[in-house]
Amino acid sequence: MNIDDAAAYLDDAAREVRAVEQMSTHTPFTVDDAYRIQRASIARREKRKERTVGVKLGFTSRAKMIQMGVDSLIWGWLTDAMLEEEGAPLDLERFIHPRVEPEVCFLTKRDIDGPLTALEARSYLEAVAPAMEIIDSRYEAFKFTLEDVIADNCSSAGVVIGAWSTRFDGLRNAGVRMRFDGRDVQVGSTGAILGDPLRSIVQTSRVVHEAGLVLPAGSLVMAGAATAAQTLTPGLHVQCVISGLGQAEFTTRAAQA
Ligand code: OOG
Ligand code: MG
Repeated sequence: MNIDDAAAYLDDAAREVRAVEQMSTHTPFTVDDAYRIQRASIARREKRKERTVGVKLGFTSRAKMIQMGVDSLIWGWLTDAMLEEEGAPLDLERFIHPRVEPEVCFLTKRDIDGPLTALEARSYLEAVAPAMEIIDSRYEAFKFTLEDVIADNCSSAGVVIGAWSTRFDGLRNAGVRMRFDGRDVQVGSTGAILGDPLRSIVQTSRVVHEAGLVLPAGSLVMAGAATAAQTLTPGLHVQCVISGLGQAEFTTRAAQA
């Protein structure tokens, strides 16, 4: 597996909004290689002046593991180009086969430069917000192995973040509803995310440390979806409501006539 070729394969697919064959079908590769490919694909984005703004975790809930058939925690990078304006219309033509999932997003206030305990995690945080992630696997039919999805930066494509709050207390088991045009399409609890979404900070501190990196203060951390993801279609009003925390919303642009 040539790391740079693999990174170019996935980066080109994303830029050209084109689904590609799973890489592992032809060339098996390791999880370590997958993270090298991910890092190289982010380096390509950085060359185009995109900036990393934080990290995302994946498969932190059973609902997601079951939906995608992958059962290990994964992580990837968020860049400024993935930040969607909350409440604004989203143009689906930028994506291959986008899905949306309800999440919790944290904003850090101190550098995370080593593994943290659950007790320590809270003091590294500035704020928390209801959020949604738009995922858009670059692989055909949204099908992948663990290694494939890691290499593809964990399907990252967009992030919509609601109003920031400092209410961390009720987070452990807050109701989560994702609504399309006012109708519930996914219902769950923040407790589905690692038992407590704050644990995503513990996990983030570990994986970033293992990668030999420091996550700078002011970074975003997407904790992972609380429920399965839902396919986006044109002309929708999409809303994520988290009890006691607030909501995030956006619309998808209507199909061209
Ligand atoms: C991989 C990304 C998983 C999450 O929140 O669990 C993820 C995928 O499902 O395509 O973002
Ligand atoms: Mg996600």
